[in-house]
Amino acid sequence: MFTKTLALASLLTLTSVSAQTEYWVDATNGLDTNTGTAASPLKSVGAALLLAGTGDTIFLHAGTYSSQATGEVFPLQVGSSVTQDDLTIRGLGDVRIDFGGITGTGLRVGLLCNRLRLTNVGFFNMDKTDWWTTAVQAGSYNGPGSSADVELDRCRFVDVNRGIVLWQGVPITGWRIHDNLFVDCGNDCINEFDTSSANELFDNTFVDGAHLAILSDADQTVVANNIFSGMRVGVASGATPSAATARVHSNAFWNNSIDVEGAAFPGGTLPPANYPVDPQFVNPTMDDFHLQSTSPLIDAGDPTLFVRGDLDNVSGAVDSDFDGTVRTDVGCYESTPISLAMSGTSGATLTWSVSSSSAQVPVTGLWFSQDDGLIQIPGFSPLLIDPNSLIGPAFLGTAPFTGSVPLPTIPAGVRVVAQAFGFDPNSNTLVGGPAGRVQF
Ligand SMILES: [Ca+2]
Ligand SMILES: [Ca+2]
Repeated sequence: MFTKTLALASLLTLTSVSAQTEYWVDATNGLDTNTGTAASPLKSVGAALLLAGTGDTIFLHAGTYSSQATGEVFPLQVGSSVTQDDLTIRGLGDVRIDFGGITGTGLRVGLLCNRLRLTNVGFFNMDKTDWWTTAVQAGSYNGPGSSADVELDRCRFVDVNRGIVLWQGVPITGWRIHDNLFVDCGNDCINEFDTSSANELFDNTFVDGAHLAILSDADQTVVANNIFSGMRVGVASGATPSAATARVHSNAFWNNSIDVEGAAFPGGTLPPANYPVDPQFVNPTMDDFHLQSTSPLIDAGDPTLFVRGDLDNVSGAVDSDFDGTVRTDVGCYESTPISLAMSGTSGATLTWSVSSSSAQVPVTGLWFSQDDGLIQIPGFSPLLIDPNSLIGPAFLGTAPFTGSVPLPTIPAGVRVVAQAFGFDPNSNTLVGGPAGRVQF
């Protein structure tokens, strides 16, 4: 333990060194006249988007970003006038972009941000009467298309009109829209209007929408591992797509007025490889759409799709039924017996507590790194830490276990990421858990 303690403390002093620029935004303590470093954060998302370039990362501290609070001007623009390929926009904690009831577009994705990742951002509060009003819009009506290979994950769309619109004219391809939550949308949650678009819409949860969850005119898009509940329509196609039997699978449909409709679903029949079952949400009247432990959707997702973290930043696929096979739960939340609490103060200590709610997983562990990343080990849950900045060996202990290390003074901007996991000695399986993050 002593060696590990030294390793952790000394590596932390190296600080995080990155070839790309990081821009920091803090709705509470930032100023748009600041430089945008961690120690001198900006106030508005819009100011960061004006500065960011290719490969950069924008970190948004928890808080509410709006016209009133931070002076945002909508639509926010990404990749519209300056090349911003490989840009990451990452929310930390409860990040809310409050549109203040506007009509029109909230965030526009242009042609110049291929491989954009937009993760852990909440979009709230739009007008629900104007047909065009949309939180995230890519391309334009019969326009030139939009950037490819965008990843949009762990976002919340609450009380917006449309959630995400991918326009037609030029196909929009390679988007991975996953582990997002859509609640109370006034119109469709996801639109995909070009017949040649080819994307993956998976592991999302759509609830209580007034219109369609997904309207896809595309012939190749995959729709899998999603929950559609309380929607007017779950999945609809336009007039031309071929049968969607192979593309629309492993989704749960429950309590919708219509589950599927359109030419891709002959006779309005739900393709067989789906689940017409009650998801068993924990407390839907209080907007808690986690799954109860008895839900038939646990470990029921298609395991071949890309997985990262769920909406809570738990490993997106966990062997939570301990059968030795790692499968994601259907929907945007993943069940795990493992929980993690971690906190740290520069110049004081870093502490953690890992526990297991299952007697079948009596051993828990924790790996540290200095950044967020992804390690995919076949047969195991994904680890949401950066393999290039892994800090020493894991801490292992009988659940629950706690630990701490003394910390030197840590420069602003440095972060410690931890991945909690459990071990089931019966099936000889590592069971994934939540990722934690301390930002200094
Ligand atoms: Ca399993
Ligand atoms: Ca899932």
